[in-house]
Amino acid sequence: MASADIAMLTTMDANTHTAAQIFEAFQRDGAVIVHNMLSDDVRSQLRNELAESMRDTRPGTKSSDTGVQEFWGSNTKRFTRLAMRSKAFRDNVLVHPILLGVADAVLRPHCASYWMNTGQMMIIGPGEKAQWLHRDADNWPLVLGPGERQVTVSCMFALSDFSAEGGATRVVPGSHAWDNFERKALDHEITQAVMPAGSGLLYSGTVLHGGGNNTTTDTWREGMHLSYVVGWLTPEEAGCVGLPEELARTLTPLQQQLLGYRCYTGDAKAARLWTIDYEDIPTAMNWE
Ligand SMILES: O=C(O)CCC(=O)C(=O)O
Repeated sequence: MASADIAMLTTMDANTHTAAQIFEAFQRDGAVIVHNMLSDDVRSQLRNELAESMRDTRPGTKSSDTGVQEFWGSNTKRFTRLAMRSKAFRDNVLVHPILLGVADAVLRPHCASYWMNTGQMMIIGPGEKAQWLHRDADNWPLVLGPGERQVTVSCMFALSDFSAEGGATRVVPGSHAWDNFERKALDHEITQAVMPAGSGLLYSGTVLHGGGNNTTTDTWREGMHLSYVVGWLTPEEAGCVGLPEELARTLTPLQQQLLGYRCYTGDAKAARLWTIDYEDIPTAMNWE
């Protein structure tokens, strides 16, 4: 935490701060705001390509599970398959160099490659209450705990301005380094990622965070979440099911890897995961 008493996030700028400075703040606080991660052109292309899904997606989940209902939010729109829906997502977000740089540093010590955990629009509507604070690595409890290896990193891109009243993400800086992950955050330890459109909140899979309370009557907070997870764990989203093969084969090897169209080749002799006919996917599907 930047101050002993008041929770604060460091704010940097993609145009003026170095990758090393951004990573230093990320490591120290477990999260950092970076302005200008997306240019106006890219952000407007994303919003155009996703406009129909943003408009037509109904808030809330179809699940009857009350836990899912509460976590999702009753007036929050969520949808995935962003790589299918948006070229700007494929080319500018999925492979964003700042996020890839952080993921390389944090995840690569624990895996031969990582893939997309999920790319998800999280659009918080008027009246939505605050989501419970959680760690993204809660998905994989066997590898979550103080001092455990890091298995996931995330970025929340702001496609619209993130204001406190509009439900900007709540974050507990420093909570990634607590020695007790059962501990609840105190009010003064929680801050919000207030940031202009085009910014990104980079955060560790072990930092406490959650969607904010939207107290407005007319503002939808447009968040685009992208996370990666080590290649030997099951991601939240079935990335390759959401992307047609005809499109996948036109992408770069890195995009294919991130979207689940390449196998995971581990360090152990002959260890390969996520194969078809025990071959890598492009080989089995005769792409090359
Ligand atoms: O919407 C947000 O700001 C965060 C949401 C979140 O962390 C989640 O749904 O996992």
